[in-house]
Amino acid sequence: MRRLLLCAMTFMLVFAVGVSAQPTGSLAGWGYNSHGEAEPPAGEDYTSCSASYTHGLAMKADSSIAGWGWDLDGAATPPAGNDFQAASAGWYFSVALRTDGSLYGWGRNDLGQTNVPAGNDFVMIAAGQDHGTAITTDGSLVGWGDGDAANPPAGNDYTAIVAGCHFGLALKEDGSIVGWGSNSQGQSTPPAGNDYVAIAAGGLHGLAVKADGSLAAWGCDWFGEVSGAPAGNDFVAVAAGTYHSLALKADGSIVHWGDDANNQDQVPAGNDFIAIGGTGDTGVALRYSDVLLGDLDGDGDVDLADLAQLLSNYGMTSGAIYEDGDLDGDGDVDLADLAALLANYGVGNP
Ligand SMILES: [Ca+2]
Ligand SMILES: [Ca+2]
Ligand SMILES: [Ca+2]
Ligand SMILES: [Ca+2]
Repeated sequence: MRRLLLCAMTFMLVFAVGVSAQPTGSLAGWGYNSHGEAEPPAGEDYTSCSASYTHGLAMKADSSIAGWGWDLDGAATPPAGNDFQAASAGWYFSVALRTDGSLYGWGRNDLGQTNVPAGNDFVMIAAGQDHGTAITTDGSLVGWGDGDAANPPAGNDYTAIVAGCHFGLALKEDGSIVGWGSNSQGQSTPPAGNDYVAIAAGGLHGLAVKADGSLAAWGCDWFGEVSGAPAGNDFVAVAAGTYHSLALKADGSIVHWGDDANNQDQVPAGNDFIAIGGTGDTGVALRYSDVLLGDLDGDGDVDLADLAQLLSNYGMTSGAIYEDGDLDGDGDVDLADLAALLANYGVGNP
């Protein structure tokens, strides 16, 4: 019994540390915005972001998923629960990775987009236009959905995947990139080399960051989404839209090139971004928050005073602000906010 209790306490401690160790931040959206695609929810507790042509998804610090944008077929309404570690927005459908390593798909399923494989040995996911791909614990790829994009190559040395419109790209352990699926514009024929560290797949083009911080681009160039790639050695991440491209610089700023017909070039200003996404005409970015999640009184720690402040407003159903304890910014103070505070409890050496 005592051992069991110890195990449980250790698990809770590891869980709490794991949660609070992840940098959190707020979401910024821009570009195509017919159904709120460019209007992600408020809050300071997001840990990752993903956006497609139709909608966006973001992971929260409490391991739940937030969705926004065009909710056709329910794609922008994620399942409830606090047992998710990743979420990826496809076109009209979505895929999530649970903390137990299993997959969950929702939204449109006319082409098998949400027919995710069974099992609980998955570590990474990517949702494209009509297909999805996952990496398993042994480093192999599994695909589902429509067309050749649903049939990734064999091998067990993959470390990252991305999904575009009818094609996919994967990064291998040796730093090389492989592509599969539609190749009408050379989008699934990435350049040779063993020095790539990050990849992105868009409409008909691909992007990569090299180990030296420079960019590589290939495929369709109708709007300069390939040839317009900026020079320099200070890039850390890329996102490929339908006909435009985005890159995150080491200084935390975002740059755009290619198509701007839907305000894709209206990237948010600032140099505090830690992640970018967007495979359609809408962009999303995660802005690092220096707000210590749960520090309601702003004195640099999360302690009993903050907890008391939240509990005094617990159950507030509308109009709550951060100082009231609304950590996820949805206007109320409930269990989700309490969990977020408790995950950081003790941070800042009270
Ligand atoms: Ca405090
Ligand atoms: Ca204090
Ligand atoms: Ca709330
Ligand atoms: Ca709530």
